[in-house]
Amino acid sequence: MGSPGSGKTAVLEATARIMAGVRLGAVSADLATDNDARRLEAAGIPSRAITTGQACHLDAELVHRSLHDFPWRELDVFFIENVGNLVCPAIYDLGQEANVVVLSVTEGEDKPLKYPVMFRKADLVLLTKCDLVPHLEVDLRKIEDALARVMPEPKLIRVSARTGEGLGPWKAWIEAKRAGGVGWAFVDANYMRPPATTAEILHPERAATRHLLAPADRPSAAELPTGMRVLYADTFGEWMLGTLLERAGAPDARALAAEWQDDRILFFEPRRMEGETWPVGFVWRIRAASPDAARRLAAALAPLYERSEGRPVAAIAVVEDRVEVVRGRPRAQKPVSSPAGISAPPAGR
Ligand SMILES: Nc1nc2c(ncn2[C@@H]2O[C@H](COP(=O)(O)OP(=O)(O)O)[C@@H](O)[C@H]2O)c(=O)[nH]1
Ligand SMILES: [Mg+2]
Repeated sequence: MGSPGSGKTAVLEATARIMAGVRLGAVSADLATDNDARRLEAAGIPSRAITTGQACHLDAELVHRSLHDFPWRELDVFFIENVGNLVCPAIYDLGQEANVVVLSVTEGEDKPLKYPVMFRKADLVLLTKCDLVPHLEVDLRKIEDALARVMPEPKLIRVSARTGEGLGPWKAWIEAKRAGGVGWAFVDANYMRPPATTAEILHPERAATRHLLAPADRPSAAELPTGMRVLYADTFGEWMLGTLLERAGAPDARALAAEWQDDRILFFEPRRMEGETWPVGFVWRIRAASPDAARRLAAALAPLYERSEGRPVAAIAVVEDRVEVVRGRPRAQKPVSSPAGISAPPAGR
């Protein structure tokens, strides 16, 4: 990361010269043109260009998409050259292991103080174009002082892509990162098993003891009225439930949402629309931690689904530890007892 023209691409070109034998790769981002990716390719670094158009920074999705046909797994070191900008790139997580900020000697001694977020996030600052110092009135100690005030563990290497000054320590820094790096096994482990629901993030310790919806309790296409087709099925999860409860005005929304165990919602609409006003129907079943929790959840959700213009928006029912919310009544009655309103679980079940 660094300002436009600070020397990001030049540093990478120089890196290719000093790291023969190490398999490097890069993506390089600019608002327009693939010039930098072509410069890096010419320097011997297999690269992809990302043109962001209006966006002043990269995001993880952009990086991901640029790598679909890129042999990144065969690389030893992978660089992401962000859009030239000292502000926005600092706050986006691209999955990178380290942040290197490129600051050139011509940019002004107080840049770290003016853009503290960028420098606070930096693991290393490369002070570039040091070959120009004799021609400038710049005091490098002032830059180092400014850095020391914003960077938690100030680390700066003075370099010049032109003369090769400082490239040895830069190479050593990369090598140290590689040696202590987490490597692909760690990355793979996380990519192969992303959290399936927000509850896994909020309460990872509960993952093993969660009560899932029985397959028979999951909404299915078979229970839809004739003439309806499935739009899609989804799991809302604990966080979404909490957000809905907040919207319903529940005072203890997040605590109540923590009673969530599992849920599945199936959206449907008429196969043939007459007019365009049919609201999308849905069957949403939530399994709560207990019948009591299910009753409290249903009561707290009710304000969201109460009447609008004289008609109920959706019907809520409770069966044992499950809450069911339905809009557009399905044909076959699943295990649910009450057609509308909130019902207590049948006694003895
Ligand atoms: N004198 C000198 N010029 C440099 C150095 N590094 C980059 N430049 C020049 O600075 C300009 C911008 O460099 P570039 O790598 O494209 O910057 P980027 O926009 O941050 O990728 C170019 O004209 C480079 O030739 C350096 O170490 N010394
Ligand atoms: Mg560049």
